[in-house]
Amino acid sequence: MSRSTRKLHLAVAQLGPVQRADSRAQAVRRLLAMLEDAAARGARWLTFPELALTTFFPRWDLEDPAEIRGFFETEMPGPETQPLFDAARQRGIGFSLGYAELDGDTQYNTSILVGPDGRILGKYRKIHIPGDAQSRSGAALQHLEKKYFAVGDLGFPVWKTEDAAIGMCICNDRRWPETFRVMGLQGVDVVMLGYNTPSGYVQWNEPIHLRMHHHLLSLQAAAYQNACWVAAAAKAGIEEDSPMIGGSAIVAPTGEVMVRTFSEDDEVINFVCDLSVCDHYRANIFNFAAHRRPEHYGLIVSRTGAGAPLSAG
Ligand code: CDV
Repeated sequence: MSRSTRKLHLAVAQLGPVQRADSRAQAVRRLLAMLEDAAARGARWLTFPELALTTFFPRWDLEDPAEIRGFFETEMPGPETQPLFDAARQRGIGFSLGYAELDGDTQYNTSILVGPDGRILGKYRKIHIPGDAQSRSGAALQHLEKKYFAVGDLGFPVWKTEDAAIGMCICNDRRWPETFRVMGLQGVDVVMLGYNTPSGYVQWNEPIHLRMHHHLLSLQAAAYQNACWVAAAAKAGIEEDSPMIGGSAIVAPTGEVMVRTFSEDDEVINFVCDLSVCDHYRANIFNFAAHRRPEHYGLIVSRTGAGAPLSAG
């Protein structure tokens, strides 16, 4: 490949477990320490995890509305999160941050994009909400995101910042190719993704090594097929007896994992990304305008499930 380069320094802040008793202020202090670390390494944009301010509460079937509301943010920034915005501005580093959002009476699993000037550029609300709306009797594990979160209503926007075209998605969204293709069709250079992936899952029982395999497989395929970088941040480790995978990573448009976390605790990784690799793939194998055939893709938007089997004749 001979080409000019377009460099962007990305970082990912993996967060170790956040327990139920931990306060917002404690979580923000840990995020701030990692933001300072990333800035000291020279990073320009930083990904924080999904629901980074609290423990992953959808593992519980909570009934008390006041207790549930306690996990949600009604303003962003609020008094406890303002220091992150101040630090971003002072250090000239942008970030994405996942949190539970209360908008009127509607609850969303949300991520915001904050520019290196400390101002909010945009918001994404998780679309592929996994799990159940009601707890399963007798199940050792619960995953009740459908109980707590409405389906996001903002689509998959891409923000054309002065550094790059940046999009966001959240956790389970990464398993769905549509997520990335919609952003790929907007010329996304970098997708910032936060996740909380339990090592076991209520809806099926698969060998534990497959959790990491499917995580990386999804990131690598998405980055390659959409000619973009993916910067993915876990909340990892054992939270309230529930183990969650790490594997935070920065993945290139080649599909290669360029850097990956070692631990399941607070850990920063960084990589100087060449965005011209995106241009190269977009001009060649994934030149969408030249090679896509949307006239044959109608089922993707007209059907959710597999539907009736196709006729053999
Ligand atoms: N927080 C998540 O969206 N977790 C899902 C699990 C439940 C499958 C994930 O895709 O990792």
